[in-house]
Amino acid sequence: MNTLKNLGLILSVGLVSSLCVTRAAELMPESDEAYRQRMQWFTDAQFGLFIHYGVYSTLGGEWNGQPVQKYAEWIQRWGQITPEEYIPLAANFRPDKLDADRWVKTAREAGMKYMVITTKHHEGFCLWDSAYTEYDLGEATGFDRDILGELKAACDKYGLKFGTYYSIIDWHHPSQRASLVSGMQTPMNDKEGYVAYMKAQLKELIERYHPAVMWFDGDWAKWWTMDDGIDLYNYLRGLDPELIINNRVAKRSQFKKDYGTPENSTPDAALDHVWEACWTVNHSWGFKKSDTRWKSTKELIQKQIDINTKGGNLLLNVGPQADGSWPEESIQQLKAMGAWNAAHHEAVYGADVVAAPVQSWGKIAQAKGSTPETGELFAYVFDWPENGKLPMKNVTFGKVAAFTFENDPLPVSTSERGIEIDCSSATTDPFATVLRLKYAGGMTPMGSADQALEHSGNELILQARSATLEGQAITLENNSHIGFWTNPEATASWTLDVPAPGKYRVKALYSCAKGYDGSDARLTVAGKTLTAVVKPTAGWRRFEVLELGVVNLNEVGATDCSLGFGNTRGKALFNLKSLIFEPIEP
Ligand code: FHN
Repeated sequence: MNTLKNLGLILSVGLVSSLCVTRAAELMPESDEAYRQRMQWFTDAQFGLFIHYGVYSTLGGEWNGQPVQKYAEWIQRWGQITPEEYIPLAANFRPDKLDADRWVKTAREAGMKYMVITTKHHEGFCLWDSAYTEYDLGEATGFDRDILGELKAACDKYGLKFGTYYSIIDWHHPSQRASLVSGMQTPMNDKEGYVAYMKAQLKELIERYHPAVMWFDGDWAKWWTMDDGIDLYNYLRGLDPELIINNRVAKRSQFKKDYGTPENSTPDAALDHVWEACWTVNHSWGFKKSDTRWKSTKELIQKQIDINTKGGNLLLNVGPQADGSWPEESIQQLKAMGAWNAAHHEAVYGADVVAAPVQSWGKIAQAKGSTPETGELFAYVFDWPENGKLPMKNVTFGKVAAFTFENDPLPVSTSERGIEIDCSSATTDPFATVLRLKYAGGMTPMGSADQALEHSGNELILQARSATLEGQAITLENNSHIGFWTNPEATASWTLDVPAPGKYRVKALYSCAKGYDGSDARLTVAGKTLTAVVKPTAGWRRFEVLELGVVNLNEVGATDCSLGFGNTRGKALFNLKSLIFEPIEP
């Protein structure tokens, strides 16, 4: 594993240990080497399957015949469904068509190395016959198969690791049940009793199904603390020392062990700790009939490359229908990703992070076993240069031994701007083309302007290239930043997927040459407005951070976000690379 990942592991352990030194609950001791070995399969995995499956799947995002907004697994909230109406729906949950062998074989053929399934989401329904509740697959449905056991057996058969998702928030449990789910928080009238319930259920899951990963969620509950999370972490590691636990067992914005979990967002650069980004194949996590926002194969493959070349895993979500069948679109998406991953096996599973992975045309990574003196670089080309020449930025070489495409050499020219590869003879892959560069005599990656930003991994990043641009005189340049923003009516807008409620500090990664500055940048998000005066940076090519302010985002899921001119004083607004929403503790 490459030095950066090792450094990340050591830093994260050190960081977490220091975080916990001052706390009542002490994180159980573990050496860096023991942590590294325990995480090895995970950091090698690159790609996993996320499954959201529960009673909510029976509704498909609709209530009283009408589609309900936002995530389908949140339908109790957005459909304003009472417990009396919702709880009996469990009787309709019958995974008759759940073919565990087919689910896991599909995941393996996609190139996935592990899966995580929602064994209990916020609704509180348990996908196994638990001794501690009747709101489960055993009693509430009369369905008499052990689907978690079947999935675990299929994972063992096909060589995938089996993981279980468990929500800290539980709308059904008496300690938290309300007449209506009316927001992100739940009441808590018996914390001790509920923690004992959680520990008993988690012990059931570990003893029956031996999950390799325990994936927590709902850590934003105000009654749940870092100490509670560290205590639960220690308890679970005591039950299974090899178990990997995600950082939402405690408080995701403070805790980095065992790994960070950005959601529907990919950090701008590699992080100093192990991490996995979870994304959906469309928009809703749970099955939603009306959700046809299927991500293209190109978007999914490039997303996986973007995440992997920054040292993370992609956990890609499918929302099965109530009967256990998958939407055909999901099957086709995973099939296409599997074909690409299989055709580029070394570039996917044999690559390690380079400190400056982002290029204007795509990403770079280095082959495992490479050293700064000699090795091989993978170039993943997303945007093919018009002149067929690929500039390699933020990385210098002692001697470029050979740049090849499928073993055919490609001409390389070097100048003060770095090296440029003539790729005109290469055949482009419609999703991403992989070139290989053998080097000797040294390879030195350099940080880029974007890395001036501190990356915790919890930031929500809205990239320029994912914006919807409206109005004249505003363009996306080099697929990297919004520019020529001179029309005061022109706007850039996004859909922000909020993973957890709370306060967020909003920043813009921007540039603005002197003489063009002075206007207000105005951001509207979740119905609130932030403005900041644009100050000059060292030029259009020098990007810096503009603080826009702090905003409360109180609802999980899709939130509209729009950026444009406030008071117009300068000749332009600015060039924008990205908007960053950084969660801050209450
Ligand atoms: O509220 C959940 C949501 O339903 C979904 O499970 C995602 C997936 O990680 N997590 C929470 C929102 O951040």
